[in-house]
Amino acid sequence: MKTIFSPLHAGHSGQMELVAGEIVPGFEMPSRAEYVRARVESEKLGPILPPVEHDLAAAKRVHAADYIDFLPTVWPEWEKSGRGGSALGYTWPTRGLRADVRPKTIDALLGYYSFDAGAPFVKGTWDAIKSSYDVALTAAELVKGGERSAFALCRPPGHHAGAAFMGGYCFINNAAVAAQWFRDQGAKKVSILDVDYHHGNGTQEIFYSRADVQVLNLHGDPMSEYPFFLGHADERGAGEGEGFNINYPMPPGTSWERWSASHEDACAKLQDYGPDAVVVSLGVDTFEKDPISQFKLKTEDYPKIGRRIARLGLPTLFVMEGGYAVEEIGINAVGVLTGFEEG
Ligand code: OKP
Ligand code: ZN
Repeated sequence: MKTIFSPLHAGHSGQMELVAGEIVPGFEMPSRAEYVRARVESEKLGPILPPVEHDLAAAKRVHAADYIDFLPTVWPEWEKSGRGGSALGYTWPTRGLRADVRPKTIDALLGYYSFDAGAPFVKGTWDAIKSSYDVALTAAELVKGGERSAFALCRPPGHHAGAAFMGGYCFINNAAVAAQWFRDQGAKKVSILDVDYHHGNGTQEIFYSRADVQVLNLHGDPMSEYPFFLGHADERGAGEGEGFNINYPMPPGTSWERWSASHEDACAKLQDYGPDAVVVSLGVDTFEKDPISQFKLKTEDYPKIGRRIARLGLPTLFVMEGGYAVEEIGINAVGVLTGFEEG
């Protein structure tokens, strides 16, 4: 399997985040992608290739154009206003406030285009976002070109980013962009299988009213887990999309036995749906030693995930999402991929 990777991710570094009332160094750090890249090499998964640059048209197929146009302006505007640190909003248009009027200043716009304070910008952030997007599209092109699978080693991740908002370390929804791109290239139906520990609220929002992209999500129950406000089992899609969004919230402490039963059910529903391509939102923060998550998957479980996905027998694009136990992130992510190749 070929991997697409860009070193430009590394400019998105030194972010801080708000956890339990304290500002701490961000968990979403550059070494994550470097550990995965190193493991791809040491396991000889296949060649590692740079992305091809794309314009932003494919991003605007799933995101609002004004949101995408805003992203490259954030850091220049932040600097112009004389700030250092990370560019971050602090006021959000929640219930009772107006989201229909676009404000003007950078502080206001950062809040307007986000749902939490989890997506900070530093100087190299836009170039990293753009490279992550290019990585996803370049890997999608390999699959469209006939490869059985490809690995988009994206950083920053994407599945919390919605049509017009960032949050949860995510800016452009790389998996959603790739799924829409497959549709625009002639795929009649596409499935997105999100195995990251956190609910992919952005992906769900983007495709919620659509029957042509099935979204299956396995994650920590939002009653007690981030992103808290989406991801319940009764969210099944709306209108034409009814029945094409399927959530599997699971409790803290979930281990392989329960997780794999949900995964089995998701794979059966995916197979019934009969897509032309599968996009896997590959997070490995389900790992027992993940510092911000509550599931109990073990290193030996990840190849089993890949083998099950392989049994679907469908063209498959793996898109990197979360995983914060940096020492093991490469072992576990590449474990899924080598499991897929054996399967
Ligand atoms: C992104 B992805 C830690 C705060 C949680 C947000 C987590 C975003 C996860 N207690 N911050 O889904 O891996
Ligand atoms: Zn996650």
